[in-house]
Amino acid sequence: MSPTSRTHQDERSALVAYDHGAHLASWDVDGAPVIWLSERAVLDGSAPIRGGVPICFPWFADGRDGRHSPSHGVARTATWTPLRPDDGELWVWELGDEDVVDAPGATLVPGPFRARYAVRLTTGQDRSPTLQVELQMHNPGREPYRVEAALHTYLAVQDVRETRIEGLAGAPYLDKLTGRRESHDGDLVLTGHTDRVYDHAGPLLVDDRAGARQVEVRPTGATQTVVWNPGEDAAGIADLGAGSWQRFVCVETAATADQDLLLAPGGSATLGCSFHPTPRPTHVRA
Ligand code: TA6
Repeated sequence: MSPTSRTHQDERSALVAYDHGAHLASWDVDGAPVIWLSERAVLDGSAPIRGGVPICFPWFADGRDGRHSPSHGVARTATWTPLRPDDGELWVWELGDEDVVDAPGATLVPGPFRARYAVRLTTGQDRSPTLQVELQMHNPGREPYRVEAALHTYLAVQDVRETRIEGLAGAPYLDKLTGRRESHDGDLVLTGHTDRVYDHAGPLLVDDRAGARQVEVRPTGATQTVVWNPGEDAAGIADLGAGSWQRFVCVETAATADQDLLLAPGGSATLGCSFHPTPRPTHVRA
């Protein structure tokens, strides 16, 4: 049975989401994708969805010890339960540890949890829509434990090679391809396979010059930003079409490794991010 999908359409926005992974799969504004979905995404619930906003929890990638599986935790392939949205919310889901007891990787879940994930769509003063996603993580148990979490957002761009990410200058990062810690001056321009974990959780601007659009990215509750694009190595990824790596950049609101999150007994943590696309001003440099 295919997972339940949800759609929303208004004057400017079109969104699709799945209960499988509480996965916001796509967001189009004025007919153009802002949150990108692979044309080869598997949507029958048998695999994680390539694109959208995968929820990574309670570990990121293969975890702190490099041996956790499945990749990115149990949440993105679990079937979440839809809840009645509160005021201003478009969709809300919840997931508890009892929902994943039989899932692959269940024995690696560090403690009892309740997670709530909300999607909101608002209109800014400039009349452009803003999307907000928010993951609340709660420890109902008696022991503290730590979790890794990320909102692994695939942002659509016309050409990743002509996209600048502003706001990361000077921030230390771990290059996961070399294992080295580095930093750089100026904006980030991706020139090939990129997999970096920045110690930076402030706002960013994704300047899609070829697409004549900018997206303001405003994280909350995060400790890090992950930037990922497979470049030509995408050829080894079955659910990415030929050349489609040029059409997205993952800018991920994250808390991983030594900057993960502590869930105290009865305590909570929240990771969120908003995305606000606007036409690229004509006066900015080419
Ligand atoms: O967030 C970056 C990353 O962890 C990369 O290392 C890359 O593997 C990517 O996520 C995609 O992971 P996935 O499990 O969705 O194929």
